[in-house]
Amino acid sequence: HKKGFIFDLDGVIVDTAKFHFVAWQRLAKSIGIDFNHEQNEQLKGVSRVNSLKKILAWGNATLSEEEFNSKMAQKNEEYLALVDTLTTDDILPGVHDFLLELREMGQPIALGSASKNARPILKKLGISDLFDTIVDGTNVTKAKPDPEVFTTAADQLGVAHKYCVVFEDSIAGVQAANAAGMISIGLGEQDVLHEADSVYSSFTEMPENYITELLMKKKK
Ligand code: G16
Ligand code: MG
Repeated sequence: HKKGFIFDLDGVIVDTAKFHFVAWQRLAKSIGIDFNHEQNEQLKGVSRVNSLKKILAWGNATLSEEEFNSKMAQKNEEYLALVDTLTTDDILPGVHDFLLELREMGQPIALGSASKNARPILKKLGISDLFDTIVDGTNVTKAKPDPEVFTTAADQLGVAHKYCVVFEDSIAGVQAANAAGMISIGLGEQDVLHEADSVYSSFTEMPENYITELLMKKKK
């Protein structure tokens, strides 16, 4: 029978996380704040607004509303310049085949991303058509770890939440999937994503016939 397969974008389908890191670090530097890789983990999957709030809190800094908005725009401009270099070759290993296999099996597929830039990124990668529905930062009001992005995606697919599988690279995203009662598959390090039902370093590390296994898997 069918399940709903929901994919995060940044860090799962494409490594735009490195672009976000570069753009946020440049921005932080411009206001005299420095942050490290470990802190960056806390920005993954987190909306643009909340990311800047976190960075300001780390630096004990405040900005006027006007400055805040101009810094966000500046970050996005730098980020989009990096995104513009993306091609099909930037799809993370194993993901394209995984998506094609799901389609062949007639399984419903959704994108569930916090990003407001998700649609143009999928287009650059040439894989927009593989998704039955796309839910991103332009469609939801509550950011991960709130489950809204994933429950909206499931509802649009017409699949019950407990029959959905979410692929996530971020702590906030894994928490969002769990809060939705969905099976959470972490992509990254076990130590970081220990709240996920299973963790793999990449799609290429998943066992043979993993989709069939997932179709039988029940939420813990
Ligand atoms: C992504 C990233 C976050 C980023 C957020 C908003 O989400 O992981 O680091 O801050 O989207 O992105 P934008 O600035 O493009 O709207 P996801 O959920 O795809 O991992
Ligand atoms: Mg992500």
